[in-house]
Amino acid sequence: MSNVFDYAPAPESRSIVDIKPSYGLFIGGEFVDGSGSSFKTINPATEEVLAEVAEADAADVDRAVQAARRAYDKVWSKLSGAERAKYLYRIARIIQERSRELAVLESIDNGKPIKESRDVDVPLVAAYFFYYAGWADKLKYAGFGTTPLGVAGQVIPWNFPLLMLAWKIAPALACGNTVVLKPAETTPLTALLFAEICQQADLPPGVVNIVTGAGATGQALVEHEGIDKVAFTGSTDVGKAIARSVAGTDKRVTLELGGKAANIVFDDAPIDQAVEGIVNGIFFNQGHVCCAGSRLLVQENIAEDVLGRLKRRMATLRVGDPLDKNTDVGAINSAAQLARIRELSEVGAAEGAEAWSAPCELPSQGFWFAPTVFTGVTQAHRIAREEIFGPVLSVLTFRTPAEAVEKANNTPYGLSAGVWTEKGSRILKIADKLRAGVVWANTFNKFDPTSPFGGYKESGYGREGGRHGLEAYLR
Ligand code: TAP
Repeated sequence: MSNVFDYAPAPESRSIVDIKPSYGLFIGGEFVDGSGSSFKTINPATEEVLAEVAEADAADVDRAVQAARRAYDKVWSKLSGAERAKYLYRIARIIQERSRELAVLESIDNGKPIKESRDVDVPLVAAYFFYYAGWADKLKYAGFGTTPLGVAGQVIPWNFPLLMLAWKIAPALACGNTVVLKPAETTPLTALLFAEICQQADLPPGVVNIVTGAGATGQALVEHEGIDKVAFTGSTDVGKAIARSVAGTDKRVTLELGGKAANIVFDDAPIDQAVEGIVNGIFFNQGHVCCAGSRLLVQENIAEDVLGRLKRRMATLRVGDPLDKNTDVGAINSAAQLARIRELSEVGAAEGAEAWSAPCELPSQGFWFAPTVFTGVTQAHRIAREEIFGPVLSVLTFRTPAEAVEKANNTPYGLSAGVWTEKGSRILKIADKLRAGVVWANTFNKFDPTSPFGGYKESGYGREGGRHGLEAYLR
């Protein structure tokens, strides 16, 4: 991805964004007061309160759904694909124009390093809007029908706040639906800045509505009788509860849930390249990645060599201020998430695995966890089975390709996997046997709007991205 900044954003880049003391809900094209309650969003790197944000209750959600329905009936469903595309292109261009502001705000509210929000998240957000703008007038070639579903209720997590918004809103609008989206409680700010962008693009009022709040707001949205479609990204537990709550209704549902991906390194792999892939696989975005390569499966005869090089590489990772362009690993998104990472790491040690953490000085304020690798992990260990969603890697070994596949598939999840080998034929054979929605070969964590993404088993169902991503929003 090209670098959208012409200079390094320093901590004072904070002045690039105008964070208001308080935010309302975005309903019917304008910011409105909620029914009363609010919550604070904080900077996880400093614990400083950033803003007071309205908490939508069921009545607010109802207002938003009604606004989306009116916009659908009166305006959006009547526009041609080419007319819808114009708005989506306009939004994509404004995202590019305001990319610096979006990247800085994303890093402040989420804790992710600026070089990731700047070079990965925000450019991809624009790319998804451009990509789906291109589909809006070509839906008859997609092969899924051309009738939109109506109003989509969309609920997203905190790890890629803007990117998950783009994955949800861009295809929905391209297909002619209107949306009510709930961002995660800990990262509402970029969704609210996106609402401003919708105003700037003159998007007809009510086509996009943003309701902020906690789990209860999400629940009120997915259970609302006025929506035709639920699109959810988040944990498997909440995904299951949503599937139960919509059972027996005619709402369509897509669920993008958790993962415990295997990153498989064979002895013929280019080792230094594989070590970079392992580091990117688990430490990108502090490991707050559903498809993170959180289980390293390394062939036994090279395990020692790989681990030695991995630890040397981990020792060079810079952990700290998300707004410093040299930072590799930023802040953990919340106190609750930090507690979960600590708890599972303690369980790993108690169960007999051996922890090694990169030597680094962690800031005294904020939520931090040093990049950590566990060796001596067995398949029975909780750190090999449960999603940690943090910068913690569990290492297991294998001797044969068949054993690698068996261990890789030995998880209730099935979102992604990585294979490192020089042999093209082995890549194809192994990829065919892995029960994972995405398999990367000699790379990891690569995303592209043309490429469908989604899970098997408890990682959910439905695909986002690419032509397949349109199916979720068409009848
Ligand atoms: P969740 O706790 O499931 O939260 C996801 C979203 O759902 C948040 O907006 C949350 O609100 C809301 N929510 C909570 N309870 C709800 C309910 N009963 N009904 C409706 N909405 C509800 O997950 P998380 O901790 O934010 O995110 C981490 C999880 O997401 C991980 O398991 C990760 O693997 C998964 N994830 C998956 C993917 C893909 S593409 N498969 C991508 C990113 C993340 P609050 O913010 O208030 O909790």
